[in-house]
Amino acid sequence: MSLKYYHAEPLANSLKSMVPLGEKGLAYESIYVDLHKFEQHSDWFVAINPEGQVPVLDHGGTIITHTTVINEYLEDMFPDAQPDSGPLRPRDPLGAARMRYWNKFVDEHVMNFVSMHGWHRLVGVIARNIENGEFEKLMESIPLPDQRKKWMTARSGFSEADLANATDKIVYALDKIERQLGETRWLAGDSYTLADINFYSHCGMMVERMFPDLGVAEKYPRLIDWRDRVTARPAVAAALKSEDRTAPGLRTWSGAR
Ligand SMILES: N[C@@H](CCC(=O)N[C@@H](CS)C(=O)NCC(=O)O)C(=O)O
Repeated sequence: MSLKYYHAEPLANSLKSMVPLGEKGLAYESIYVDLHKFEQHSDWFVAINPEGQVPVLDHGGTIITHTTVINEYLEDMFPDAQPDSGPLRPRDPLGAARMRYWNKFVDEHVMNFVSMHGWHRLVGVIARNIENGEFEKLMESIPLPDQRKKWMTARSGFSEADLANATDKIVYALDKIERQLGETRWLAGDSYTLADINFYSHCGMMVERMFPDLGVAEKYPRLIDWRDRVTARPAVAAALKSEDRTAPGLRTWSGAR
């Protein structure tokens, strides 16, 4: 059964499931969805994912959405395809529970808060460049009410209080992860897991660049070392290199190995 992966640039959610595909050496068809052109809300894409969000995994016609779900699905479906470092979800129940704990933490307490800063700075510019009238029409095509609100808030600007709260959440996460990396080599224990991929994709890879005022390099040396170890993985490097904003549209990219 063939695999297709619908995604945007290798960052955040789109990167988060691209890395396990690469780590497992799975060949898949890569289908770029251009968020700058609102392709995620277009009829052809909403027919695939009614929530109008990327990424999406199509496994022989079966559609799987939400990256944490996609990544566990890949573990269950392709348990024998695994990197040399071992399975991306520990095989023992306690190891798997620890991995899920960190996935839950990142999904609930990190992702949206980093995303808010990203939307404030980048998506806000896109949203403000759209003419009145056209913007309202685009909003009507967004299936998820929360996502519609987020686009509207990005256009008017997130409040200082919300942005400050988001920064507090990020600092809390960085402190917590720095402590954890003092105890274990990877987030969920001795092996690299989906939890590392999750935090890296949403925060770890860009935290220094996004938040220069937080003094990340000085305050979080273990996190920097961990980030460099993740970045050095061939599957991660290949996923990051797959970025191709100059040729949006349909393109094919087979697995990293
Ligand atoms: N919980 C979802 C979140 C997906 C999500 O937020 N996707 C973003 C890109 S990172 C998106 O499609 N944004 C476009 C939009 O909302 O218009 C997941 O884990 O896949």
